Amino acid sequence: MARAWLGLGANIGDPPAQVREAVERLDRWPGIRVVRQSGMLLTKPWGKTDQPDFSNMVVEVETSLAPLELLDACLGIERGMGRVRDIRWGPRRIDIDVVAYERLELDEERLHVPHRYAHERDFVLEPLREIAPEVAEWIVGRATGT
Ligand code: PH2
Ligand code: MG
Ligand code: MG
Repeated sequence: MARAWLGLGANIGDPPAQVREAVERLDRWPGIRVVRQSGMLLTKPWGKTDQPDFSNMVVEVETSLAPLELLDACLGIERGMGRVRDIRWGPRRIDIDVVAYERLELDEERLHVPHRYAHERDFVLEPLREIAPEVAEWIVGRATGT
């Protein structure tokens, strides 16, 4: 069993309800159990600012899935919830990102862990600090070399 941290976000439709539904779907997915959840945050859009505010949350999962299998589960749930991929960093019904998987450092085409931008995104770091401060500090520390 491995521990991983997933970041969830939505900003069209009913964002908090979609984030909660995604957490339920994750917990029902074979090989994934949600063991901790941050509070729900309302955040200003990062990267592309002319879009609605986001609801964001981070969850800790215990999983028997390998990193890429976990990524496929996240993408499968996004698809199942009607996500359409179009504009980079643009509005979305649901987004589920693998923020960290154990202390693994992976730099593959399909998956970067820790997440490429996690260290500069308060909408990830703040909820992550709430449930796993040591993981948040590890992410910031390795990015800033401290
Ligand atoms: N996700 C993005 C881009 N910008 N901004 C906020 N506040 N929250 C997000 O989840 C988010 C974002 C790309 O996935
Ligand atoms: Mg994302
Ligand atoms: Mg994503």
